[in-house]
Amino acid sequence: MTYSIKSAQKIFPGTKVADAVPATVAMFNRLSVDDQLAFLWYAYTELGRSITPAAPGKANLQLMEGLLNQIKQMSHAEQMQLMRDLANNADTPISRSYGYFSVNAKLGFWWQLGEWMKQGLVAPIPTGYQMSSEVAAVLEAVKQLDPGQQITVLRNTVVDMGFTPAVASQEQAEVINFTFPRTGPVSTTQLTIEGITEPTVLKYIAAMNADDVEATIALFADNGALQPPFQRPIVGREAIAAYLRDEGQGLIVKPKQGISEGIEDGYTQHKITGTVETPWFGNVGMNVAWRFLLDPQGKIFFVAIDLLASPKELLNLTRRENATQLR
Ligand code: ECH
Repeated sequence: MTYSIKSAQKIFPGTKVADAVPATVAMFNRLSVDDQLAFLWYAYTELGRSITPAAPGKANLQLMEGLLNQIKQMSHAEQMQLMRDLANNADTPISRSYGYFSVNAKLGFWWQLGEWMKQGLVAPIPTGYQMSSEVAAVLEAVKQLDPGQQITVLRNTVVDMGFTPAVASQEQAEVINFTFPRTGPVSTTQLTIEGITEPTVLKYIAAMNADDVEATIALFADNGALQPPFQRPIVGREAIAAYLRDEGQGLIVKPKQGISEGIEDGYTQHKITGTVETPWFGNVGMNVAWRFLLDPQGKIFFVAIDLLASPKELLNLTRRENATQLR
């Protein structure tokens, strides 16, 4: 049997992912624009009480300084309109610029506006704003999630803002990339994952913790694919490299345990569970699984990164669906 990406996506079908995340984002998307902004304000400030995001760093913000200063100088009414345009995906010059930002640049942009909102330099939530019952319901849904899932909801709503033309024009594209300098090297010399000896998997983890994109993509097959949480697979080394340069940096990945199995024709599959920390929220460990399918040459044909439904899932290393119930 030869594998397709479609069939590879089905390995370890018993893995339970955090479906509550896309469900909550769908609830958010049904809110009116003003309610969306209010929700984000309350969710973000509420979250900030227990988990504070790291400042993105001056160098990163300098890349968008012109745009930020332009916004700072606007009247509160204009600032409010700008925020509505972003949330509405309206076609305006600023909304277009935002559309070309990297994911981390989008988060950094809002981080700065959030700081300025706290200081009163950017239009705050209007005094006397009455929270609608819809906003209250989405906030309640978010409270039920674990911190890793909460920050994923925030991230995903921010990423979808702004205007992205159907056909991207390269001249207009002014992609702003962020870099997250590591505070220190992640020690991987002692890396062991209970149940895993496969060198490709161990090298993948070490390369991720070193922000070594070249070393990571060298582990993939020519048409290999990487599927981030709640996204479609990214296919091919070049596309994966571009993705990792944007979103894979500064992560601390802490795999704990795994299972390896030969399948057929020399293919092997490996499931590893553990936690991942983003540089934005250093103290939040997101519970994840990596599901690898390696080809007979030991190259990565497919790897999915799943955000897990609950910490209990960290121990779910069975190959079949409902295997525990069958026992
Ligand atoms: C304010 C009100 C008005 C509207 C808005 C506001 C501001 C909101 C702000 C939100 C900031 C949110 C942030 C969220 C960050 C989330 C980061 C996450 C990262 C997850 C990464 C993972 C990585 C997994 C991977 C692994 C691999 O092996 C391969 C690569 C990869 C309040 C002003 C909007 C400021 C900062 C969830 C899981 C492990 C797939 C990347």
